[in-house]
Amino acid sequence: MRLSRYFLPVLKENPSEAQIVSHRLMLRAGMIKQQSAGIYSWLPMGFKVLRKLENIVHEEQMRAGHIPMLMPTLQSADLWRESGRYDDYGEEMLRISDRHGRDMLYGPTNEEMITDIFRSHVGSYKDLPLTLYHIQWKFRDEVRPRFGVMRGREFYMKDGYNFDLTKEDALHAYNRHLVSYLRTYERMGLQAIPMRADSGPIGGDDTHEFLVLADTGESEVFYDSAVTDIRLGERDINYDDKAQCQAIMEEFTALYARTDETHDEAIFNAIPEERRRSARGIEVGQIFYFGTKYSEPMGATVQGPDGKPVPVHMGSHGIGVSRLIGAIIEASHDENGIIWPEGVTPFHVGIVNLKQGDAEADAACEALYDSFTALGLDPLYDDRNERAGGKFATMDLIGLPWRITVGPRGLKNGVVELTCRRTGASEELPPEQAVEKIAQIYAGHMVRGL
Ligand code: 5CA
Repeated sequence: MRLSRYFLPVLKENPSEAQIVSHRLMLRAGMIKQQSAGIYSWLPMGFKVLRKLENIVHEEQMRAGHIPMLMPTLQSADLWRESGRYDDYGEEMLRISDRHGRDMLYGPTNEEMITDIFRSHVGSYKDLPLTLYHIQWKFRDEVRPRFGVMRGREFYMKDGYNFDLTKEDALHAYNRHLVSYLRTYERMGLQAIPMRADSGPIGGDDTHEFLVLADTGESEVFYDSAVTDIRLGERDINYDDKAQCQAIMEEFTALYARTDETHDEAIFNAIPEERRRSARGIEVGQIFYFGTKYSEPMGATVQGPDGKPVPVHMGSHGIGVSRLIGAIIEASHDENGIIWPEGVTPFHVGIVNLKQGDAEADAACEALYDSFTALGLDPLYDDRNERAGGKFATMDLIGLPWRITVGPRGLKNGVVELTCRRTGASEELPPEQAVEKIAQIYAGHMVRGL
């Protein structure tokens, strides 16, 4: 993309409505525009990052054997009357009536709808196990929408639902989700710690929230600092291997890590004092096992091996896709702007032309642009007629991990400058070597973008 042809409405001033750094930087970098409280338009660069996160989530869910689909945002109230949640959900649910006076709602989650789909089409235990998921907009009429996309009213969520014959199988689905989530967050450059939590309106006893530690997080958390040393890394995972998924779940949840709702002072105080931490965190996902809470009242049964109908064991599993963008920026920025992890960056590399209009500099930039594009990489070329200082400030603000600076002086010596956004370190090297280096860096981080 050439910046002169793109739509990147960056703001010079700090927007006064933004209280936290991620919200401020998303507005300043021209990623989002608020349309009403907690409801945002995703401008091109914000949309690009959102799609990347979405694609990572799809890749990791499909790797775990989960099946993508799409359900509508608007739901019939009747389904929710069957589960008993139409009245329970309270004012967070946006209720709408259509021209025939039928009660509808903008879905805050989809347990009822997926259970309805399941009961309409699945009849035998032989069709299990089954895990279906979608990534769709949700609406929750939050009392206090704030912090930009972090606590929106309309937000983008991956929600997945498992259907199993037995509790044991459903707990395997729970573990599978836990492992796939760890992998998803690590690919996004994040550490998200599974913590014991409260199930709230979704229900059930077994639930973990995934928290990214950040001072601006809305959740209060308590944990053993040793938990932050564990990484999934590049392990070979067989998602059908119950013992392996169980072992990873235990490894990541054995140490004390809880949100304030389930915090237990006595157990916490038994941790060696130097490892006791209380901090704040951003909840970027949650997994639940709730057994037959929905399948029983809604009649989602299968014929068991003995021919008798049994209600299926279920769980639901969510990732806050739009919130994750805020979480990533909270975890990765400096005073000049965002610092995107390579796995999610909207463009792989920025090209800054120090002397637009200089025939040699222009040609060198075009050649770099073509080389990156031919390699399947996505460069952003700042080809505007602007001062170098302004171009650098924009690149720093929008946070591309790598920048190549091209100017007549360097070109005389056959070199361009390659700068790392995170460390600020620069090196001079011939253009072909810069391309090679960038290609190597991204070899393990290719995610389809827009
Ligand atoms: N049905 C279950 C699992 S699919 C569910 O709805 N879980 S949830 O309530 O925990 O939501 C899943 C994730 O969505 C949360 O972990 C959080 O990351 C994100 N989320 C929830 N509310 C909001 C909100 N108001 N704004 C942005 N993201 C949100």
